Amino acid sequence: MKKASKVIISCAVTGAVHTPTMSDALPITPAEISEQSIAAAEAGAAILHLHARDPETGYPSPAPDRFYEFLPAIKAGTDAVVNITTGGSTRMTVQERLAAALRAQPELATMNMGSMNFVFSGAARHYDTWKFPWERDYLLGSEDSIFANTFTQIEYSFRELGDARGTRFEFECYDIGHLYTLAHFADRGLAKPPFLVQCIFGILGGIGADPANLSHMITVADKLFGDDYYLSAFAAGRHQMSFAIQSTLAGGHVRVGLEDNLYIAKGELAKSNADQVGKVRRILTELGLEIATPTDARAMLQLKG
Ligand code: KMH
Ligand code: ZN
Repeated sequence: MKKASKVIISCAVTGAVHTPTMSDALPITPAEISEQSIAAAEAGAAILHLHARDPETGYPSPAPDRFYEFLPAIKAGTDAVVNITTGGSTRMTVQERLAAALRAQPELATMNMGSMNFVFSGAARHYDTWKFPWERDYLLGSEDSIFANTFTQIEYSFRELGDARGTRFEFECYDIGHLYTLAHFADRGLAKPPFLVQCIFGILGGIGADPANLSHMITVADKLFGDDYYLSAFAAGRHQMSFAIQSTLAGGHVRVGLEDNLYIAKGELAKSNADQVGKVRRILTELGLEIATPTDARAMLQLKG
């Protein structure tokens, strides 16, 4: 692992997993997404990971026009690195998922390293009433859908976004096998170091949120990539903060944000994305770690700027 003297905080602002009934703080409209993104950057996030939603209903949207309803305001309000999703949601086609990144040609985009079950229906049973009719079926539907990321699709993203547009990638690895897939694309010269390897724990269908699994992911990544990668890690849900801290103690970086977890403490909803960024920043600072600026992150990850 490439050890950095400063920790990059990524903030995943809204995502496509949580639904509006679950938290009033989840940003839905362009104004909410841009305001929360800028506030998260001011709180210490060097990277903003962005999805879009229909502003009337909160339904996850892949439409480039929706992204462009908030991207200019974010660009005007902060120099944080914009990282556009290519994962979208399990309901979107690959063409839909790539459309916004192909238009925006961001410095950074996600690249999901394997096909998998990606279940998030558990939350559905906690609610009797929903703000919007789509939410319950959307959550339950995840039990019967596949998050498709075939080798052909991955190669297409490398060529169209990486080679043709200079976008670099945050590699989303939900299990050990995804590290080997990244190594395969590195061997073929499509993935170029230094790699930002984002290890994700606690998605039902991926590797569980057990601390021993993070150690094992690091052991395998060290074997496959040596000093050619930066580690970042997060767990979806209640283990979010503990995995963030474990990642930094191992020499890695962190991701927080309402895409991954709606809470700030046990039983207490976060008021905003900045709430979580501020918390992780305070903990890391107390531990004597320095926080990376967007300029630091661009230098480390060799972004086009
Ligand atoms: N929702 C996260 C578990 C992406 O946007 O490409 C994964 C994610 C994928 O952020
Ligand atoms: Zn995402």
